[in-house]
Amino acid sequence: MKRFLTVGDIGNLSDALAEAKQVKQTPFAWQELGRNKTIILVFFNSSLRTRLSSQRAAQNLGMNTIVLNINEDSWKLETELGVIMDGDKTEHLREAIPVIGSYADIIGVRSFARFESRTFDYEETILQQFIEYSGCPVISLESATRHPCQAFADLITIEEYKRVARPKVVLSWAPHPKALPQAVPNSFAEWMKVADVNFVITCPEGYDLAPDIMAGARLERDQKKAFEGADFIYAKNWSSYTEYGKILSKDRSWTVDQEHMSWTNNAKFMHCLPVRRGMIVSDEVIDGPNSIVIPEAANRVVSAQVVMKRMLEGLR
Ligand code: AN0
Ligand code: CP
Repeated sequence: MKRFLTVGDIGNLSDALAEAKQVKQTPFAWQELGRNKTIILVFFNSSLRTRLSSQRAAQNLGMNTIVLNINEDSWKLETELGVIMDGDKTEHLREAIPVIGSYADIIGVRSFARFESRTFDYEETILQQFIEYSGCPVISLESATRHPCQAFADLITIEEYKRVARPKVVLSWAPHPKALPQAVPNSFAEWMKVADVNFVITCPEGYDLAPDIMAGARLERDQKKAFEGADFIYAKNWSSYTEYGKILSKDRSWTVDQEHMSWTNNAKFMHCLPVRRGMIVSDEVIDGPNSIVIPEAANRVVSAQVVMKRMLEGLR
């Protein structure tokens, strides 16, 4: 495996789930695989889960980890090509990436959508440069348009908690005070469309995801109808794709509370975290017996470890 960005990079999902189960049961069985290998985790944005779970996954595989927080620990990096660097940026990505690559065997990159240009974000301008110029396998730790480590962990969690062979899984938009990327819902939708689930998206007008993400997914505008018979509610805020990066609604009638959950088939509640209580979800729901947000976050170690294991196997 040379890159991990989209669902296509993982191949067959049943095989990936079987491997995840094995990794979860015997996390230290591949300690030799990572011996004398180094992963560098590059963060352009904040993180709790991704940073810690990636580091833990690498450690389970016997790898060394170096974390670099761009803008805090390193020089400020220029990302635009063809500019005269007379501002506050000291170094260009074109040098920084191959330098990082020369110290690493695998690179993980977190670089969120910037909302300055939809084209810049959706062309994955930053991540693609890491793929092209680092000479290393590259893991997306949430890029401008995808968060595959999260979606894989979500799939593992659904597999563990499902009570029927083909559960109904609902991705529900929920309100938030700040403009958030579409990466998490994009990846979740992309993975659920391939998984063996009955997948439904519900969101207000103006919040449809990119056309290729919506294609093949069922959209139910009425949140109550969408929730009926659901086995899993996956709440998430995202900003508008069409009016790119804009907040069009903060309607708290979309906040997932106990009444919303009463419409479901005793559904489990999921969220990638970090979550804003009272905006995305009520305290009652997230603290209730059907909330699986903590085991979901715990599975981030498992998804990261499967990806790193496959990359290490590809290095041999
Ligand atoms: C980010 C997002 O919505 O993409 C990270 C989620 C994993 N969330 C925030 O910035 C709050
Ligand atoms: N879910 C997730 O990626 O969390 P962090 O932003 O804390 O890494």
